[in-house]
Amino acid sequence: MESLPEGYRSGFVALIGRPNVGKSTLVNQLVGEKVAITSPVAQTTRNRLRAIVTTPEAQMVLVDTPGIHKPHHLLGERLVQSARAAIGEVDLVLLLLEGCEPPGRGDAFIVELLRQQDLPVLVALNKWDRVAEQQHDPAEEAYRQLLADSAWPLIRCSAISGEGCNGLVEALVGQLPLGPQLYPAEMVCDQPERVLLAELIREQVLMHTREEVPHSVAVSIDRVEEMPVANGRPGKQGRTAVLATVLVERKSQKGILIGKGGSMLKTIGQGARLQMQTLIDGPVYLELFVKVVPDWRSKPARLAELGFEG
Ligand code: GDP
Ligand code: K
Ligand code: MG
Repeated sequence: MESLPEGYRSGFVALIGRPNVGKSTLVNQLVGEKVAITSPVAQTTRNRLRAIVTTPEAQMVLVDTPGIHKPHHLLGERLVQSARAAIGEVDLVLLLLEGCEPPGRGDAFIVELLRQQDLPVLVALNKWDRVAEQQHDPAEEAYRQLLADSAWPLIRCSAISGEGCNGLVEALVGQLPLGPQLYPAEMVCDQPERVLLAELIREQVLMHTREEVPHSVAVSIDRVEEMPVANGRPGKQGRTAVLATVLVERKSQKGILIGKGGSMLKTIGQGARLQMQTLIDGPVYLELFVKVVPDWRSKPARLAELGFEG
């Protein structure tokens, strides 16, 4: 790596906040590319994802965590463990709060958890685009009260519009320790392409299916193959062929995912394929299967296979 300017900073930043506050959306906004899947459904983010933001003065590695919440089953517990573990590995915490809603009990829980750590914390009041002008000061005041005597800086921002995000990056960089560049400047994400591909399929499932399905879905990428232009099977020539399986827990969920005459699976596949083409930057042929694995969320071997750390 080329020599670094004096005073270069680098380090790890954990994004903490309750489900749906906009952590993954903010990661994508700061990185300038889609590396994290987002959706209005809580618990979209299952694995810890590291996204890398490089500026001329600094490099920060954002650790996107599943939202902190009360665990209900084995997968829920792993999500919380993973978020707690992330706090233990970073230089700095970015606490995201939902600026457009009054502080809730979940927020108090997270603030309390962070007070017990000896880490610098920066607070972003996200979704500021949804706060009416005359509500700006009262909304901020409500959150200042929640944070009470902490000296944590507070920044208004919108992960969707990008408003306030430059200031946010500057503030984060200011809190990082001095250190070398850790990753190549052009690298934006530490996950292998396969993981990103699986996440794009899961995103479409979350987007198109009813409440009961999403949390019992996992996706495995079974094969990724470059098909030669000359001798591939019809429809595959010159494309990247992706074979994937969507795992569900119940037969009824399989039915929903496949839909009438396969219509739902077609919609999901079509949406995922378009996103994959953007990621890969070339034509994609996608084949999707649906498989029922009863209770996969409670089976440690299955969880490990799907990449959830034990
Ligand atoms: P996460 O669970 O914290 O990772 O939240 P996501 O990034 O998945 O976002 C949850 C929902 O909030 C999605 O529908 C996003 O589009 C939406 N969202 C995130 N940030 C903003 C924002 O700044 N403004 C608005 N209006 N919506 C946002
Ligand atoms: K979400
Ligand atoms: Mg997320």
